[in-house]
Amino acid sequence: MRPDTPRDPVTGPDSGPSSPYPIRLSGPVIKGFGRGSKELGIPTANIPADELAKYPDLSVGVYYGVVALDPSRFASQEPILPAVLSIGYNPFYKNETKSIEIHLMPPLSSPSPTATADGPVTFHKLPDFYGTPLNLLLLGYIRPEFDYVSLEALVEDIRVDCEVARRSLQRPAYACYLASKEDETCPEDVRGQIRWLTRFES
Ligand code: ADP
Ligand code: RBF
Ligand code: MG
Repeated sequence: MRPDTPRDPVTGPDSGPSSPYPIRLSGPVIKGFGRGSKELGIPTANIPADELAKYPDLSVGVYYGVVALDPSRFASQEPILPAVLSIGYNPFYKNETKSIEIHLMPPLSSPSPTATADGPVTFHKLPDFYGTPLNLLLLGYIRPEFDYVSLEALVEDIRVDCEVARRSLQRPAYACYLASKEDETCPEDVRGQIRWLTRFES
């Protein structure tokens, strides 16, 4: 169960992602368990979990990062979007297979739909993009996966995850990971990661 302790407002170093991050994952968006939008109101783009075999030491849990969708298949407002994701077994649902479930958030320059717990929370929703190739750079770890006393408690924790992810990515050392254009002021290693992130076979 989730411990009754306050949540950290940001996670990961202020100086930017540190080893083993960034971690690259990619795959086509596949059908998931069919309950993200329906039961929780939180759409999650699922990608195959087989690439996790390359990272045997990667813990299950909740992470933040940045995502690009193949622009020839899906035109999004920004080529790179902030994301929060779960890697694991969804203990609240007791899944038997590991999944990677990615919630894409609006650009950091847009207002956050999940900023407050007052009133009904609505999560970011795009038109469907099943089948679209997706690249993901994992930039930081947020927390372990938990079981919850209720669906509402799970949804509220995911709302807070969105805000932790946004605040973590809003730090200056993370800005170059969201820079859509080749930015000469960004470090060469980060620019290399962005070239990988936004490259899709034509
Ligand atoms: P499934 O169980 O098939 O993964 P979900 O209810 O989790 O279904 O919805 C996920 C689908 O919703 C994604 O595959 C994508 O096509 C779409 N989608 C719409 N908005 C978003 C978003 N903000 N983040 C992730 N997926 C989204
Ligand atoms: N499921 C859990 O059972 N426990 C969790 O702690 C948990 N955390 C999540 C955090 C985020 C950011 C996201 C996007 C999903 C999380 N989930 C968790 C998965 C959630 O149960 C799943 O997306 C839905 O059941 C749809 O498959
Ligand atoms: Mg899903």
